[in-house]
Amino acid sequence: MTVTLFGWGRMFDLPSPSPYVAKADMQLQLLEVEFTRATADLESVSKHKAPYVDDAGPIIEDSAFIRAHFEAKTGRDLDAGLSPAERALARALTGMLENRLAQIMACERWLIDENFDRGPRLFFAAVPEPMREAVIGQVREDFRRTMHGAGFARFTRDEQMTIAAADIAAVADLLADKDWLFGQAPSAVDAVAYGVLAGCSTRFFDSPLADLVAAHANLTAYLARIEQAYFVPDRWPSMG
Ligand SMILES: N[C@@H](CCC(=O)N[C@@H](CS)C(=O)NCC(=O)O)C(=O)O
Repeated sequence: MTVTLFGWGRMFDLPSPSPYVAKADMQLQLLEVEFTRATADLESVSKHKAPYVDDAGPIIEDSAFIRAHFEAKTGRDLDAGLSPAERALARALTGMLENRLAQIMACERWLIDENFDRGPRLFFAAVPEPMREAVIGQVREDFRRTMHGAGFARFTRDEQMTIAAADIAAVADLLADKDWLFGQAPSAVDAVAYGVLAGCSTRFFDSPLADLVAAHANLTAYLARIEQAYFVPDRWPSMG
């Protein structure tokens, strides 16, 4: 029975525009789950977010629950090689990357006009022309309010970049000269780090985030290695 991962494929010079879709894709590969990839239909699922998986019946939403579902199903543990302290560190790192750095990255894409026009605006191509600008305006305003409520949009861009620089440097320091964040083999957090840091590193957008990643040669090499191993060739349906 086929497992299908729903998300989005190559956009913004990245395997996926979404760090969470890239993460789920890589983690399913690490778990050696056979799966196909299809473009998400956010209206069809309860959380209205991607990634989600159709496991030949049950729909699993959210990348963390996708991981848990397939670890249980395959009897494998993506963090099998980690000590309890390393597991704790991996969890903290996941929170830092997804709940802070990825939010700053989203502000760069959605709140900086020229980046929005180059990138996220494309998501609205299917909205009928007469109402498109109004829909875009509303969605961007909702996003701005959410980010203001969460606190991120209250920082100046310089303040956001100060936080991002420290988060990125923390990952670079932990990686040091190793192949993977926790040594000889990939673990779950490598997929998290790939999704968020690749998203920061793209030159598709005009963002200081790309230079912050490029300042760490070990991170650049790590991201290139992961892209080559898990995202070439591209197996997502074309994003047109
Ligand atoms: N916690 C979720 C986050 C997923 C998420 O935020 N996905 C974004 C794309 S990066 C999304 O679907 N956004 C659509 C929307 O908010 O309308 C996960 O880990 O899967």
